[in-house]
Amino acid sequence: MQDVHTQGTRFARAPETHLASLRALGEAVVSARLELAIVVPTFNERANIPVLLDRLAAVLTGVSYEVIVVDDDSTDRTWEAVRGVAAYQQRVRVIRRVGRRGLASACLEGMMSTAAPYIAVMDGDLQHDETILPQMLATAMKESMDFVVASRNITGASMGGFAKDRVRLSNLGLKLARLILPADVTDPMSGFFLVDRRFIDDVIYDTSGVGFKILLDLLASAKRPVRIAEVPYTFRTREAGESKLDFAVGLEYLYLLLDKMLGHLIPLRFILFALVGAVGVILHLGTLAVLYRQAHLTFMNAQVAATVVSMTFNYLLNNLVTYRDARLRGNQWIVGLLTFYLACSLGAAINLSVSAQLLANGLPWLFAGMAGLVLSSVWNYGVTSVITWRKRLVDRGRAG
Ligand SMILES: Nc1nc2c(ncn2[C@@H]2O[C@H](COP(=O)(O)OP(=O)(O)O)[C@@H](O)[C@H]2O)c(=O)[nH]1
Ligand SMILES: [Mg+2]
Repeated sequence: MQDVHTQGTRFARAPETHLASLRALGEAVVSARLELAIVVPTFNERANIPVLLDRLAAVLTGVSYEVIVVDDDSTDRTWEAVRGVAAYQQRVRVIRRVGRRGLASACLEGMMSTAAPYIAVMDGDLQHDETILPQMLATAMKESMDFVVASRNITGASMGGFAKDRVRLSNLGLKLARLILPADVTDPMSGFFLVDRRFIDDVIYDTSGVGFKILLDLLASAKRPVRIAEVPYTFRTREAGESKLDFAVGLEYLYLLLDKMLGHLIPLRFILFALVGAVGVILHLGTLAVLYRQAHLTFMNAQVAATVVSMTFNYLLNNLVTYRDARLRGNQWIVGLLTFYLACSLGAAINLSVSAQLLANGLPWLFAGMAGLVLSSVWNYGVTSVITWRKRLVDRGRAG
C-alpha cells in the first residue's frame, strides 16, 4: 500500500480508487468537495488583497472555495503579500506571472488552474461587492446557468461614484460590444461574474485573451446559446491603489473586437500588418509628391527616398502595434530594421514583376496592380514574421 504515493501508481489509478486508497491509509483527503474558485487578477493591489481575503472568508461561510490571485509580478510585491497569507490558508493560492501583462490572460490562467466546478472572477481592488457571491453561486447552481453576471446596468444596480467620463467611455464600449455579442446581457463589460467551468473548457481555444474585457471575450467565443442570469450590485469607488485603465487598454479593446469579428477568417496580425501597410502607401505617395513635384528631385531619387521613408515608418508602427507583444529593442531593433528593409525590397520586386506580367497578359491595370500588392503584402508579412520578429516571439514563448 505504501506505493500509493509514487507517481506511477497515482497516474495508473482512477481518481476515485486513488481517494479510496488514501482514505484506507487514514489520510484526511477532502473535508468538502471544492464548489467555487474565485480568480482575482492583480497588479499593484498590495493594500487591498488582505482586506478582500478577509471579506471573502466572512461572506462565504458554508461554501467550499479557494481563491486564486493571478499577479503580474507587481512592483509593490502583491504576490509576496498573498504568499504570506497562502502559507497559512490553503484555500488561498497565488500565481506570480513574470514577463507578461494583461487582465484577461491572467483570468484565463487562473481559471485553468482550478478543479472547482464554478469559477468567479472579481477585481482585487474592493470595487466589486463580494456580499452577492453566495447569491450568484446559488443562482448558477439552481438554474443551471452558464454565467451569472454581476451587473451595474439593471434595476437595483448602480455605477456608484464612477466618474462621468468613465461612464461615457463605458457606454461607447458597450455599443461597440453589441457588434460582436450574440448574447443579450446588460453589462458584458463587467469584470465581476461567475461561470460554469464546463463553459470555459468548451471555448478556451477560441478566446483571444487580450485586454481587460474577459467576460466579453468569453461570451463572444460561445458556439451555442449561452444561459445568463444577472444580479445587480453597486460598483464601489477605489480607495487604495490606482486604476490601470489607460490608452493602451483602450487600443487592446479595439484589438479584441477586431479579433472577434475577423480573427477566425484571417490572422489578426495580418490585418494589422495590412492596415499599417495601407497607411505606409499614403505616406509613400505624400513623400513622393513633395520630393518630386515641390523639391524637384528626379522621379527615381524621389521614389527611392519615399520607399525608405515608408518602409521605416511601417517598421516602426509594426514594431509598436502589430508586434507589441514581441517588440524589438536595442541591437535587435537595428537588425530587425535591416531584415525588414531586405524582405520588403524583395516584396516590392515581386509586386513589380507579377503585376507587369499580369498586365502583359491582358488583365486591366487596376487588377494587375492589386494582385501585385496582395502578393507582396502576404510575402512581406510571412517573411518578416519569420525573420524579423520570430526570434523575439520564440524567446518570449520560452520565457513564458
Ligand atoms: N494580473 C493582472 N491584473 C491586472 C492587470 N491590469 C489590471 N489588473 C487588475 O484587474 C483589476 C481591475 O483593474 P482596474 O485597474 O481597477 O480597472 P478599473 O476598475 O476598470 O479601473 C484590479 O484587480 C487590477 O489590479 C494586469 O495587467 N494583470
Ligand atoms: Mg478597479
